Amino acid sequence: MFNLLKGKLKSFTEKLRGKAEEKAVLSRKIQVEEAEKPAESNGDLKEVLILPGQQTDALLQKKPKPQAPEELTVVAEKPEQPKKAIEPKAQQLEEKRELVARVRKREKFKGLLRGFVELKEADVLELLSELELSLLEADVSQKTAEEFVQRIKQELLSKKIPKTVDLQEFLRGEIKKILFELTQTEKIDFLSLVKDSKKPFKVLFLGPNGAGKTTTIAKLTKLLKDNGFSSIWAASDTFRAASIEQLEEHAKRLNVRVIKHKYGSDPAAVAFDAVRAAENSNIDVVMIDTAGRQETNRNLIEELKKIERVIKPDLKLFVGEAFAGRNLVKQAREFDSALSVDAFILTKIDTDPKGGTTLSILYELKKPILFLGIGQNYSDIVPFSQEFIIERIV
Ligand SMILES: Nc1nc2c(ncn2[C@@H]2O[C@H](COP(=O)(O)OP(=O)(O)OP(=O)(O)O)[C@@H](O)[C@H]2O)c(=O)[nH]1
Ligand SMILES: [Mg+2]
Repeated sequence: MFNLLKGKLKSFTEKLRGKAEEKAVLSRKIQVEEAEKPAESNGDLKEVLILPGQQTDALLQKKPKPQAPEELTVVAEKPEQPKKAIEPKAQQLEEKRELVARVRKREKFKGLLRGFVELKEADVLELLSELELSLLEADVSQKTAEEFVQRIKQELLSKKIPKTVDLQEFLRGEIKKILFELTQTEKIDFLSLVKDSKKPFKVLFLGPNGAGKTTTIAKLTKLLKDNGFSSIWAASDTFRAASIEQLEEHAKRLNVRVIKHKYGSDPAAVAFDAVRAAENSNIDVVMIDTAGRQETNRNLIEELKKIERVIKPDLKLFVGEAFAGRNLVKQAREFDSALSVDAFILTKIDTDPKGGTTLSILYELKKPILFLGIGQNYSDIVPFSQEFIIERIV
């Protein structure tokens, strides 16, 4: 009997050691991936002529685009309706890790008598370890993943679980509920905000280079147009070569007016003129396109601050790549501390298997994510849903 118990204990300990090794390998892999990333540009993209539809894998930096059937150069002529949601792929759901609690026989027996089961730390060790791996694999930052797991552990150990429920189902549901609560932020309904605000509604787009700011402006303009709101654009990226032409190309397709000055001119002056033009023409929304900024580039950050002082935007949106992982959280934090971001839009979620970075952003920055960019068409933008991301991971 004693030998049997000893054997069981040994195999359980070995299993846990295996998980710890798996986690260490995963952490090392994340670190290696971060280290292998090309050095961040200083924002000087003078040699890079990005016109809509051009391949920009160099800018995407990490994963290649999986598909580009209808890039923004070949936008469908027929009016497209904004997509309502994206469905998790069946394959992604199947790939979820098993989250199982190992309740001891004695506790099960006690549970029968008392009508509920109380979990002890040993019962959930394996489950928590699997959960942490799921979070890390989904690109949730290590710090956030560890804090989530700690909170979930506290909550699970304090629960009296009715003996009538399916334990594993119950635990999965509880974990989802806790993750949902931990990532709650203020909610912003973009269209209602525009509708209820004084005209013109001024939106300033911020973010690192190549993140998708200009494309997102085009997507949101289409969304606004479909909902009866007019827009005007400020070509305040006077820094990157071909940025104004890129904006004008989108503007032509969407029939939007662009206010522009020469390359090298003051971005704040362009934004100011765009606001004036909107006031004179009774336009609902001013979208201010800015150059890709690396947070370390103080001059450029100062330029953005000047735009902010001059036009006092109603909404400051940080646009970042969903797959940028830990880097994204760092960039977002730095932009936020310099410019106090109101909300986020994360792009290229179509190139990311799970989108866990969104949870790190919500938890660490405590500000809402308004939309997700899910591709290269104008209608490839969907309202953000916490449930959708959590459902993909747990
Ligand atoms: N797959 C995918 N590609 C996207 C998405 N959003 C933008 N892109 C692509 O990303 C590339 C860069 O987008 P831009 O809009 O030019 O990025 P930006 O932030 O304005 O870049 P800079 O002006 O250089 O700072 C383009 O090829 C876009 O088509 C998305 O949601 N999914
Ligand atoms: Mg741009």
